[in-house]
Amino acid sequence: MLATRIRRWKSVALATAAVLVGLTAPALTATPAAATTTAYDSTYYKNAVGKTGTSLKSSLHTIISSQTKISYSAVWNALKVTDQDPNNSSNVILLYSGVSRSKSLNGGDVGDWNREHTWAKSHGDFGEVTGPGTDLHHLRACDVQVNSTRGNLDFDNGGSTVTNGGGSLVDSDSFQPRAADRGDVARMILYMAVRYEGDDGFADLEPNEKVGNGSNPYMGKLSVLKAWNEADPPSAFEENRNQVIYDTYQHNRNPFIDHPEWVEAIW
Ligand SMILES: [Ca+2]
Ligand SMILES: [Ca+2]
Repeated sequence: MLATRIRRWKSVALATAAVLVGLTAPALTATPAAATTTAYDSTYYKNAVGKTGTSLKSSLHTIISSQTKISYSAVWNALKVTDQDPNNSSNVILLYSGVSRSKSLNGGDVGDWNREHTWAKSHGDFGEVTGPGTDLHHLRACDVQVNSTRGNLDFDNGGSTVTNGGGSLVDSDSFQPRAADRGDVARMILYMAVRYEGDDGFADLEPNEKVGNGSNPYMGKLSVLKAWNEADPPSAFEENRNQVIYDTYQHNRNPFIDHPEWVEAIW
């Protein structure tokens, strides 16, 4: 069952209506994206709602750290469910390219899809042992060659066209997903930053303003990821994915899919 989520435009409309009937004064300065409400606010997120900054990040860390973990080998079959093409149950949708490909073509050869670590596993060197390296919230089905092109690059705007990349761009130090995947990538990266705080034997993952982070536990560029979160709000595919991970596999949620405005509230 999908979370009931009142989208941003509706919150804005309600706020505007309140202004029109004189209930609230119009804001005179720029404000972050209007708050969303979800079916989980009074339950799953009850200790986070209303907070901002480090207080919000800390509360969310506690909430989402309660999870079931799966092995790297189990990720294959999980992705066949989480990343299923809503229009063809035999296929998965591939990150970055948007291609729909047979679930049975998982593997390592040209034309196969494999397991992309959106937060590159070398950034913090967490590998494929059970933990951040197997966390479904940032693992996605991806074309083998496109995955290789992305490699461990940081995210930024610009570059030249990625072959069969759906409009994604790459240069020597960064990768830009196709437009429809930019917000997804931002929310996956920032989930990882909140989930992994260095208290469970793995590195404290954090976004920063750099590219070329190498094996440091950082991922850039934060300002670009924030812009992508705004430009590409959560889609039905992304919301369903979050729900399937919550219901079936890990029993934790990506807060930034439920509340994209929490990106600005923290960063
Ligand atoms: Ca999207
Ligand atoms: Ca962190």
